[in-house]
This record gives sequence, C-alpha cells and structure tokens, in this order.
Amino acid sequence: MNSFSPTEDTIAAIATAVSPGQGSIAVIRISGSSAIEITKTIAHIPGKHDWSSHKVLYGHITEENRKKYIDEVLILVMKGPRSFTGEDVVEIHCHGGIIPVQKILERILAFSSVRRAEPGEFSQRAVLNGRLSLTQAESISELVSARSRKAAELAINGIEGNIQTTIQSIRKRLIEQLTEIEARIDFEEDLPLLDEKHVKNEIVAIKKDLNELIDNAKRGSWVRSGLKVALAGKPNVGKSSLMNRLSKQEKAIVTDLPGTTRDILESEIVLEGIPVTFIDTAGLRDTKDIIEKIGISRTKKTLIHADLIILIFDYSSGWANEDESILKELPINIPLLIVGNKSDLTNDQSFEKVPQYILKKENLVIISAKTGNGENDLINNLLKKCGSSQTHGLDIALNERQLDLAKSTTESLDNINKVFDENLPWDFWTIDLRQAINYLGELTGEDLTESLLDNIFSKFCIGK
Ligand SMILES: Nc1nc2c(ncn2[C@@H]2O[C@H](COP(=O)(O)OP(=O)(O)OP(=O)(O)O)[C@@H](O)[C@H]2O)c(=O)[nH]1
Ligand SMILES: [Mg+2]
Repeated sequence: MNSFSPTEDTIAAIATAVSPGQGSIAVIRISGSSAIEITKTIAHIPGKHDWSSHKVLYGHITEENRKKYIDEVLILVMKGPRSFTGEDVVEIHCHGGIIPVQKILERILAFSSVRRAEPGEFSQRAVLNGRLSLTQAESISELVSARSRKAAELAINGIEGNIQTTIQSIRKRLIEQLTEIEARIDFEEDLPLLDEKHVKNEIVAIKKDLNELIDNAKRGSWVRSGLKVALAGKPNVGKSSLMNRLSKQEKAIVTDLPGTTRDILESEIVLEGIPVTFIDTAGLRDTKDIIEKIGISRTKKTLIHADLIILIFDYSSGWANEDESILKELPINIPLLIVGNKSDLTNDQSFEKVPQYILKKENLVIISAKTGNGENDLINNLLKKCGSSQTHGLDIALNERQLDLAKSTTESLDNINKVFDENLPWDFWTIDLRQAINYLGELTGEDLTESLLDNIFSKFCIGK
C-alpha cells in the first residue's frame, strides 16, 4: 500500500444532496480524532449517554449558547478502524432542508480542530487507511452518479472488487515474468535457461486480456455516460416529431413550417440500461435567416460530438438532392443510421423514390413519427449500430482514468515485442515490463503518488 499517512485534522461535510423541500433527512459526516468530542459538545442527549461504537443516540443539536435547539437528530458513532474512513466517524442524521443542515455544519466547523472536507476526502482517507482499494472508491462514486440500472450494476461489481482483482492478477503475471528475467540477469550460471518462448506467449496472452478490458471499457462508458444520438436532416422531415415520439414528451415545437427548430434540444431516455440522449437539431439548408443560420452552425458543431447520427429524410416524397448533400457533409467517422420518415403518407412499396444504393444500406429504417410505425425497428437498429446491445455479459468496465493506464500498459507490452524482434539483451526486456507493471500499479492504487491521489479524489463530490 501507499507509504504516506493521512493528515491529523478532523473533517466534516454534508453527505447527502440538500435542497429546499427535497428529502426529509440529511446526513452530516465528521471524520477524525476529534469527531466524537465535537459531537458531544454540540449535542444534548437526554437520559443515559452511551457513546460506544455502532450505537445510535437520540437528541438535539444545540445553538452555541446551548439554550436553543437547531434540530432534532439521530447520532451514529463509528469508532475507527470500523468505519468508512478507518478513523472515528460520526454521522448526524438531521431533518433535510438547507437551514438546519447548514447550521449544524457551521456549528461543527466553528471548532478549530475541524475543517470542511475537500471533495472526495472521506473516500481518500478510506483508501489511505486501507479500508477501500482505489478502484472500489471510484466505483462508489460511479454508483452515486449512475443514471441507469446497468451503470449501477457495473459500479456494484467494482465495489465488490472485480476491477481490483482482475488488474492485480494481470499485474502479478507480469511480475512473475519480470522476476524470471531478472533472476537470469543476476544469476545466469546458477539457473536453467530462460524459456523465452514461454515469456513471449505469456505477454501475448496478457495483452489479449488487457485488450478485452479496453474494448469493454468503451461499452461501459456508454452505459455510464450514455449515448448521444443526433437527429439531422433537411427542414420539415420530422426530426422534432421523432424526438418527441422517442422521448414520449412534447418537448420540441413541431410545425409544418420548414426551419422551425433553431436551438439544439436534448431529451434523455434509458434504452436497455443505457441512457440515450436524443439531440434535435435545426434542419440543414441554405438560408438567409440570421437566427436559423446560427442554429445550423450549432447543429454542425453538435454533429461532430455525437456517438451516432440519425439522418432523417421524408420517405413519402423520396430521397432528394438536399438529402444527398447533407449525407456527403456528415462527419465520416461517426456511425450513421438513415431513417425514412412519414411512411404513413405513402402506400408505395416499390421504393421507387429512393435510390437503390440507399435502399441497400443495411442501416436504413422506415418509420412514421406520426403513427409510431417502425419505432421498435429503429431502436433495435440504433442499439445494434452502437454495439451497445452487447452490454449483456458486460460485468467489468474501466473508467476513463483506468482505461488510459490500461492502454499505456499495452503500449509498453508492444514495445517488448520490438525488443524481442531485435534480439536485444534481457535488460531491455525488463525496462518496458517494469513500466507496464507500474502503470497497472497506478491503476489499482498500489503505486501512486500523493499528488496523483489528490487529483483523482478532487473529481469526487463533497461529502464522499
Ligand atoms: N404524416 C406525417 N407527418 C409528419 C410525420 N413526422 C412529422 N410530420 C409533420 O411534418 C411537419 C414537420 O415536422 P417537424 O417534426 O417539425 O420537422 P423537423 O424536421 O423538426 O423540421 P425543422 O425543425 O423545420 O427542421 C409537421 O407538420 C409534422 O406534423 C410523419 O411521420 N407523418
Ligand atoms: Mg424541428
């Protein structure tokens, strides 16, 4: 584990989301050596006081003059090391609502031995005190911000330790190879010859396992942060109508006037466990209208950042030159789904108005935003196109930080391949191998500097 030890000061923060009228209970968390003493000073507990660990006390938090009550509370005392942070922790459960919570926190912060907790500082102390691994702490943060059931499921798996054990076991396999090689460098005569083929095979196998984790991380990031699906097309084809239908809300204004939508509108739904944000955009065309022009320029910027673009055309009037020009202008590296809308307006089954090369595209879906015909087909195609229907069986998903380190690890392992090919001495093998081991140690938190740790936890929210 890390060699540095946590600071001595006691920290306090509101651990629950607090807004007026929302939530009847709030929790204030205090952690550190003076947590219990401070609470004893500010609380009035009737009858017998039992401040032993893991017991609940009933009472009131008093104003500074101890004459008036701020709020009626339950106090939970957890003595270290049997607490979240590993230190003495007190949780004060008071009524929700900004005023009592903030007054109690202010009362606590008035003591010189305590200060307001930085974002993520409780979790950071839990990691430093060995109560949690780094990836477990990150998974707690992900659980708190999960926006879909699948994201929550992945976070729980992380809290249970699956990221930690998977990466540790890969790291251990690399350490075994490093040890084998280093032993030959130091005591070549005393040991049997190095089985170079075995080392190479093992590195190939490890790289395969890492690459699988890297692929899964992409799907995991969709599950966590969701997919951005932009609806694009010429004016009046039914983009806003389709967004309203998919999100089951009358969010966007729909009229038969081309150029109705100017602002970018978003609407989120959860599909198969993945939060999908549909983005309605301004119809693309040449226009002199200043406001519409701004809308179109924003649309173009939005399209670049989408995970998927749905290009909508009016199926009843057929594929037009304008649709063709828009298709050509779309960013080529973003998956595309072509949707023929307004199918309710035509009985034409011969598809004559749509050119063969468009009809042959496997990603063509015909729908009616008005009747809902073809909607399921569209959703299935959308999920397939994003590869997100494969979230079944996905049970481990690295976050962005972990993914970067996994990628750096495979890069180091790739370098070893070059060293193999050039038949360089064993010393050269060890350089990249050691680097790969360090990256994985950084991932699990076993090989981290204090400033890196500060940086990771600063992205957590306050009270965590
Ligand atoms: N019959 C029929 N009409 C539709 C369908 N979808 C949209 N419309 C109509 O087409 C017109 C334009 O629809 P919108 O959803 O505003 O089109 P848009 O692509 O958002 O248009 P802009 O915002 O101007 O770019 C409206 O009158 C809708 O009622 C459909 O599937 N069938
Ligand atoms: Mg519109």
